[in-house]
Amino acid sequence: QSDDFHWDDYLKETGSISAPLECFRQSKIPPTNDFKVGMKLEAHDPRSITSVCIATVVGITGARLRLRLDGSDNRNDFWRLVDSPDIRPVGTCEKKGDLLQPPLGYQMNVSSWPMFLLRTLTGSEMAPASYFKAEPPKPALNNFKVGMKLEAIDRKNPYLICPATISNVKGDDVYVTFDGWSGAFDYWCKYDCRDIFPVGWCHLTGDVLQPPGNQTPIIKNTVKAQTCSSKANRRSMQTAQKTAVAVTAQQTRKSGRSKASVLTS
Ligand code: MLZ
Repeated sequence: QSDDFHWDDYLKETGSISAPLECFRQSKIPPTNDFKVGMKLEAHDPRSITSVCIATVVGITGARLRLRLDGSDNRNDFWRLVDSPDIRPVGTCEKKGDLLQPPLGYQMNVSSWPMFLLRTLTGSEMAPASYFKAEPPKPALNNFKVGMKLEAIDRKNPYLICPATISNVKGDDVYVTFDGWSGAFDYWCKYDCRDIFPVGWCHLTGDVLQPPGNQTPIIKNTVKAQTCSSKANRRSMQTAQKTAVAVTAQQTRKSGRSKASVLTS
């Protein structure tokens, strides 16, 4: 699927740089994922953050787990990194003197919950504590700069990780835009958000990185390194910049990325 997408070529093609590792709240070497499908763990209910529930690993993707809350339906699966603070071994809740909660949308009568819990845990395989990794520390500052490339979770399709660009920075917030898509998937997040990864992350975790979309053209950053001293110079650069943006994406996507080219004046 992503066989035809290579960051090296793409960065050159777009004249852009990747965001340095230090920008991210991710471990420099992605954590190993030892979990197996069917294992049970405790997880915060994404739809009711104060509840801790029992979840089953229903899928493995790179350093992430696809989780389903026991007692919930299969339409509310969610994905968590193995070093997410939202997950922990079964028994953690009890040790803290807390009670495991039924998930939001628990389909049966609440009075059946204790028995359901007993049944769901009996004979099931619990994920060992060693599989859960510590969350990496958060970088002290927001070091992201506009134009930096990264890999980001598409929040509307959270199983997907896609090439993206930081297109705005405001205080601790960054605006993540998805390359080749016309804005519908873009979002603001904190610089230490766990949904964004450095370039090369998917390659290291074995995840499939989606290729960029084909709805917007590739923008070649031809004038980035130059300085605008005079007004005239600035005007001619603006013209150059406009010409540099050619709507070649539609065709080039179809004919293969390596041939993707951008017209310059
Ligand atoms: N085919 C789906 C997924 C798009 C994924 C975009 N990711 C940035 C759609 O078009 O909605």
